[in-house]
Amino acid sequence: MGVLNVTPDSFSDGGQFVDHAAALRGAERMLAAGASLIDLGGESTRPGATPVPADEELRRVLPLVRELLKIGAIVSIDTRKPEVMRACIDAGVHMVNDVGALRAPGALDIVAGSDVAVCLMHMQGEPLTMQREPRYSDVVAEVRAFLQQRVAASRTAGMAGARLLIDPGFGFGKTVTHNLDLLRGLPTLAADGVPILVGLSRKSMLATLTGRAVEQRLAGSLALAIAALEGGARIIRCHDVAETVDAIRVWTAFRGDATANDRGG
Ligand code: 8Y4
Repeated sequence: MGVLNVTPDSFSDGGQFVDHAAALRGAERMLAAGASLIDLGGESTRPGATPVPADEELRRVLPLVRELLKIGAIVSIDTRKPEVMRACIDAGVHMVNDVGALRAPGALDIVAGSDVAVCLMHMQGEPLTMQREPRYSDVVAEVRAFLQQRVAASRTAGMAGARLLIDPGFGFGKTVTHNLDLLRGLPTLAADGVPILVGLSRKSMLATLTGRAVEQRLAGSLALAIAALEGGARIIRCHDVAETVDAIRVWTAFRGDATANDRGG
């Protein structure tokens, strides 16, 4: 899953300019590099980011949703807003990636009333304050219980199990220790049978672990991606698609395939 953010370019004048043509080129590049789907987001969920009204978020993402669908891309819309989900589902997106796990009023019903897939992510607190003092007595057990509850709510709302993905939400109200505990605990989450999506690419735990600035975190991101695959993750949300696809290919060969091995293949 390649990350495509369409938030205003701080270097351009006018303040609120979003370069849709450049974003489309970025998506085409990720698809050519082997991305299976594009995660399109119009609002930053980073700590301290200013909230974006739904109409502005839609102005950013909807033109791109249409362009991406035109070129045959599988499109995931990264949003917490029911209005944005509704408009993007109507436009034909394949998936909703909600870091709020469909807890916003109306979100669950909108997604349940469609046929799109959804990623239910765990977050402790709210984006603005979640990194202040994250606390758990057992982070794996608590994240697992939350995700089980959101899966149950989605099933009760009428969604088929095959439409659901879960995500422990690395960095969303978690210390580095919590993130590492969750990474080690992925097999426990995977045992519940719902496919796991992870987002670890360039995240700030890599600042702690490697001391690197955000644009220097590729090697660390690949190491975390492989660790996640070993733990049972099925979709890797990443910025550096070509490099991540190479890493996945190498890991896939290493892992082998029981059927192929049985056949001597
Ligand atoms: C540098 C680059 C530093 C990016 C931090 C970041 C996830 C997600 C995000 C995730 C799912 C991010 C929308 C945070 N993370 N969705 N979204 N899972 N499902 N930070 O882990 O990439 S945004």
